[in-house]
Amino acid sequence: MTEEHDIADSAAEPAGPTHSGFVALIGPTNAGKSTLLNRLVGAKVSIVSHKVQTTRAIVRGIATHNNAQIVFMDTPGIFKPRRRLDRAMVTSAWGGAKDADIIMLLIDSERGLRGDAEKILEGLKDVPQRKILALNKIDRVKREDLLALASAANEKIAFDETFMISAENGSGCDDVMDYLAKTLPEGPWYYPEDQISDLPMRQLAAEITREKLFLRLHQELPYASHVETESWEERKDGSVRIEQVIYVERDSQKKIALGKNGEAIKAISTASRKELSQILEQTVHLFLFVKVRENWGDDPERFREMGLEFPRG
Ligand SMILES: Nc1nc2c(ncn2[C@@H]2O[C@H](COP(=O)(O)OP(=O)(O)OP(=O)(O)O)[C@@H](O)[C@H]2O)c(=O)[nH]1
Ligand SMILES: [Mg+2]
Repeated sequence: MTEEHDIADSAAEPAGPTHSGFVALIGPTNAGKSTLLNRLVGAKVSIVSHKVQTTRAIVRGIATHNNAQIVFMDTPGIFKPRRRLDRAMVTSAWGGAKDADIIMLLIDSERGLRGDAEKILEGLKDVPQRKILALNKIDRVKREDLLALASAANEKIAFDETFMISAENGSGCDDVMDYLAKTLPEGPWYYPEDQISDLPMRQLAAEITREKLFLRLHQELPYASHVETESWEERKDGSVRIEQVIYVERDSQKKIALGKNGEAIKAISTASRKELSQILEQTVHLFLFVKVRENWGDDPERFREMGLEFPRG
């Protein structure tokens, strides 16, 4: 074997034993779970907004660090559910926790343990897996408040480890990766080493448009809407033509989604197309249609599209 060959081989398969496993990111809505997933994977895999309840189903993001492949599961925030969709989201989050080797509870340090965080800590007591705590958004709080929060949370549950991080600027994130890579079980990697997500491109594209919609539209509209990719056509000139439908529940919502002279839909479309072009590294022609579907929030087919179980009753 030539020397060149040796080098190529060692690059593909890390020397020594490999580690791998699933880490569920759970926490209250808006804690920064999706921001952290993207940060740790090093690419946009899951959408982010300043609004609550952005993530609706589990998104897997795959990272490698040292000899480990770490499969992060971004989950919907846990909150008190009202609608059928809410219930499905919260059930899916707890389901993600059950499937994980390690559960990482993410808390917004500024909000602390108020409200949902307190209830999640209660719920976690019955979950047998190893748990770690990450206090996020440390760029926003004083060090002494952080220490108080860390000990208050650890009084409720003995976390294996507590990290203080900023998903936004990356501080503390290397420590998290070092810890996970070291402590996940020994075993073969689950995914090819260059794969970063398990989300089909059509679905990621729908999510990107939904993110722009969350950023642009307000009040109940983001929650009353749902995006699906209807068609995807690769063209001979190297560009792609994508058609998507934004479902809303009422005619009045359709008017808001379109905006005066179509301004809202145009802005959403432009923002989404720009980001999709970047991700796909090709020219994107994006066509958005707004359709009223009164009961999409009670339609099992829509839940299946989103990767959610349909809660009966
Ligand atoms: N200042 C600051 N803001 C952050 C940090 N991490 C996330 N954010 C912001 O917090 C907001 C919520 O972030 P997301 O990643 O969407 O939160 P999430 O936990 O996935 O929320 P849901 O999917 O709705 O449950 C966004 O506006 C982020 O930019 C951080 O470390 N510092
Ligand atoms: Mg999220």
